[in-house]
Amino acid sequence: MKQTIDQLPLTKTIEDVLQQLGIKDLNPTYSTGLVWGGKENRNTKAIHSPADGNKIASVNMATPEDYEQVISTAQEAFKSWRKTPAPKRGEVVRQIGDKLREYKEPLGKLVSYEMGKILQEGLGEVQEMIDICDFAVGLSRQLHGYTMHSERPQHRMYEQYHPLGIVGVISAFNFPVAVWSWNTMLAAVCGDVVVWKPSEKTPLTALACQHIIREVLVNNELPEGIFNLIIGDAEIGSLMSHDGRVPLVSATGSTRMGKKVGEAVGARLGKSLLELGGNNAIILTENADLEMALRAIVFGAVGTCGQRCTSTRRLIIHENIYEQVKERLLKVYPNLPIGHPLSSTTLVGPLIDKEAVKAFQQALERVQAEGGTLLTGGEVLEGEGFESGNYVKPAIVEAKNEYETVQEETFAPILYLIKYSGDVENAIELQNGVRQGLSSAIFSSNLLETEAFLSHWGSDCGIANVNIGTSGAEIGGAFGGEKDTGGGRESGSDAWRVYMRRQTNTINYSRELPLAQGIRFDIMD
Ligand code: UN1
Repeated sequence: MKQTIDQLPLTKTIEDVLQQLGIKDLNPTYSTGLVWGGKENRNTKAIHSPADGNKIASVNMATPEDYEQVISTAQEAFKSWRKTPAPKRGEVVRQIGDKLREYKEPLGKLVSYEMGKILQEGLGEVQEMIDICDFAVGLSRQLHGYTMHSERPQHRMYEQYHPLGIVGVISAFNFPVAVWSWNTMLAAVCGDVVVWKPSEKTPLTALACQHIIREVLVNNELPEGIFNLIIGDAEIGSLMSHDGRVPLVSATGSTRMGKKVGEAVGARLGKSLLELGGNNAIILTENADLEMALRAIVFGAVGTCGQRCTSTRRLIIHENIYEQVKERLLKVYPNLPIGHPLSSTTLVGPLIDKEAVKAFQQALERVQAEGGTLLTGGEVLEGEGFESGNYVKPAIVEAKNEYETVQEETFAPILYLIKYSGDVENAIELQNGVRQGLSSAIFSSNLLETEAFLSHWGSDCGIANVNIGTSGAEIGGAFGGEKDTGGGRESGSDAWRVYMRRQTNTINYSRELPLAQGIRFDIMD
């Protein structure tokens, strides 16, 4: 299916979109507190759109010296930002939310064009940023700790939360801006300053956000070093992970990358917040509403071209409905509209790059060698509209849970069909039988099954949904997972606590000095 740019819902060309976002100079030079990638003509990286392969820009990669400068700028900004009352910090975040509303369309388009997700999802990503801003504004008046009763007379105890300092944010290409905003907006109301290292694959959306935020800082006469951006390679991420001046590093990406970050941060006893790989399953019991389930499965498996941490990778189906589900899926898959992500009719955009295409093909080869059966898809699309070489046909494979390929997270649209028999506990065992523990779901209208899935012997994931797919979480809940997913929690609920340091205070308002635990310690004088 060919779609030309004329058919696209673009009111402006991508150049105009960049202009609208304030990105006029694509090779910007160093600017304090707003490092876009170092000085000119140094280690330049070209950025190509996965949609059409066109070069969008080239960006200068930062050096270790740039990193040093960003850190000292951030340290300086922290001194005043931490003294700004939290609700005032919330007011700044409120203004950022307003700006994001203003720029939702061009930013959503840029996300879509630079990363390859369809426009609906690009706009959804910006909406997720707006939502977290709103959440953080409310939170700025609720950063509260507990008070407790002291065992000693006329003593008072309570806990308070203080800003941490510099929060390092390492984000992934697949949610180039939303995951950064989850971290940054919470960190900002908590009184922290942020140094952001975006994915090397999506620096332009990061630049756009930095422009948007900068406007707010300038309007409020605040130091630009509150929000910092550094575009660089893995070396910059490594510097950050080893840097004792960065008390918290929040990293999103593969388990392999997260282990490196976790080890480096752990070795210096810093805090890390890791949101790593998932291998998410949907369980379909005999009591599933298949109409509902089908939509959730397809969105979960092929949405974002299978490149969400929460993408549905495994479908665990009761044997009595297995053939029916397979048949229904095989009707839908061959007709999925694959094409330019900015076209309103497209549901499946491209993979991020050639390496991702290769990983997709290799996983399909390996799983077949292990005994899996490829039922549909797997081709790399060629011809008009597909010149970038990043478009693939989403695949469905009949497989067994224990296959090594099924145990791994392949960041591509491959859905493994796995059969189970007997009761729901067998399905839960399969669902839990992988190294990762991010998201999980069950489709059933039987209370005994759904409650078993949610019980403490049920799903072992950070996210467990009933009659909803694995992807597309709201920002209000804590987001993250167990096991190889890294254990971190971002976004809603009380995830803010990790961005602050906790202090217990005991105050004596008597004229005695009783010791806790009734200890007597009388000194002679
Ligand atoms: C990710 O893939 O890293 O729940 C984040 C979801 C989105 C966030 C995904 N709200 O699918």
